[in-house]
This record gives sequence, C-alpha cells and structure tokens, in this order.
Amino acid sequence: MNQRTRTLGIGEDVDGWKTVMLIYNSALKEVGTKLEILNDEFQHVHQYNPIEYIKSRIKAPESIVKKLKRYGCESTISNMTEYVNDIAGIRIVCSFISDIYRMAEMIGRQNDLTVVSVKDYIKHPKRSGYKSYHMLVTIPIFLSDRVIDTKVEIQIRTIAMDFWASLEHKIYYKFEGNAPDYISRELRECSGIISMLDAKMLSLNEIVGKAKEEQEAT
Ligand code: 0O2
Repeated sequence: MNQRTRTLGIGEDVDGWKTVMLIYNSALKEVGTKLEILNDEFQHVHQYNPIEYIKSRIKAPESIVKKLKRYGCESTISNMTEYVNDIAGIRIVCSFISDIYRMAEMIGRQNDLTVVSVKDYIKHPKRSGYKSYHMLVTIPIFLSDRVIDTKVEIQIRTIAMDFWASLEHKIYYKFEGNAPDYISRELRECSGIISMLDAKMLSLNEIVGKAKEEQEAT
C-alpha cells in the first residue's frame, strides 16, 4: 500500500470542515480505545483501575474561532489544524496523583503515539490554581489513501482537580474572565486545599495497601 504520513496543517488538501472533523473524531476513538486497553490490562495484572473515568470532546467551532482570534490568526481550516492543539481533547480522571504519572508513562510508551509536548501543571500550577497534567500527542489516522498524524490533547487529573477545574471554569465564564479578586483568591485557596486532600488520600491509600499486605502475610 502506498501511503504517505504527514501532519495535518497549513497547505493541507483535505476538503473542508467535515473531513477535518471526521479525522479528529477518529483520533479521539483511537486514543480512547488505547486508554481503555491500558486500563483493562492494568486491572488484569494488578487488580486495580488507575482510571476512574474518561471524558472526550471535540472543541466547539465558536471556541476554536475565539482561540484563533486570541492568537491573532484568521479563522481558516489550515490555521485551526496548525495552531489549535486541543480540537480533539481527552480528559482522564484518576483517583490518586500517582495514577496520573503512571498513566502518563504508559501513554508515553505507546509506539504509535508521538508525544509532542508535556505541561505539568501539577508540579507547576497555573496562577489561577489550575492543576492537571497535559500531554499533546499525535496519532496516525489511516484513511483510504493517506495517513494523517492528528493532534489530541490529553489532560490527566485527579477527581479533586477535576472538581476544582469544572467549578473554576463555570465561574470564569460567569464573569467572562474577569472574576473579582476575592473570588480568584478563594479559588487559589481551594486549589491548595485540594492538593492537601490529594496528598492525604494518596498516603491513606498507601497505608491501606501496606496494612492489607501485612494482614495477608500473617
Ligand atoms: P476548554 O473550554 O476546556 O476547551 P492556551 O494557553 O489556551 O493558549 P494551550 O496551549 O492549549 O493554549 O493551553 P493549555 O494550558 O495547555 O491548555 C488549555 C486547556 O487547559 C483549557 O482549554 C482548559 O481545558 C484547561 N485549562 C488551562 N488553564 C485552566 C484554568 O486556569 N482553569 C481551568 N478550569 N481550565 C484550564 P480551553 O481552550 O481554555 O478551554
């Protein structure tokens, strides 16, 4: 089969929006299946699921246009595929921080995925207090006559981080990005509390694991 691999981007000859959406949807399916397999295998080997749940979405056209405007780019299909990295987005929600890094490592080891960049907002939270682990990956999508490397943004976070982010997102939109200072301060404080909770839950989980091992050994 004579297939060429290339990156979807400026100068690309895909005909229009529908084709691009088909490709991004296919990329979501591919990455989603990979994650399910990793989770199932982990359950099989360790009798434990690192993933609590997965959410995926295609970015709304208005949000794509808004982002392009913010970047100072014209709203064209080639600009969108070139500059907007999170058109296809998958969010993996885990119980513990250790699961996040475990998942990231397993994803990084998949030979047919290319990790383009990583942003660790857990070690380096955003000023807002936002915490999450972001991986930008590309996955080859095999069409009938060509192969297109397609970008997917993977966000990995704990349940507590997800709770904080969805609340903050709602507040952000309520105030159109200009929340009063005292609300932003409160949110940063909540982000700190969430980190403490995540750390406490992780150490509790480790204590439970050790206690169980000791119990089984006796
Ligand atoms: P939505 O509605 O979730 O799609 P950017 O910094 O936005 O120019 P980049 O490089 O994609 O571009 O940024 P980043 O930081 O890697 O990821 C952006 C996404 O992370 C956001 O997408 C959010 O989903 C999430 N995110 C980043 N910062 C925050 C934050 O302070 N609060 C919350 N709640 N989420 C955040 P979008 O497109 O902004 O929004």
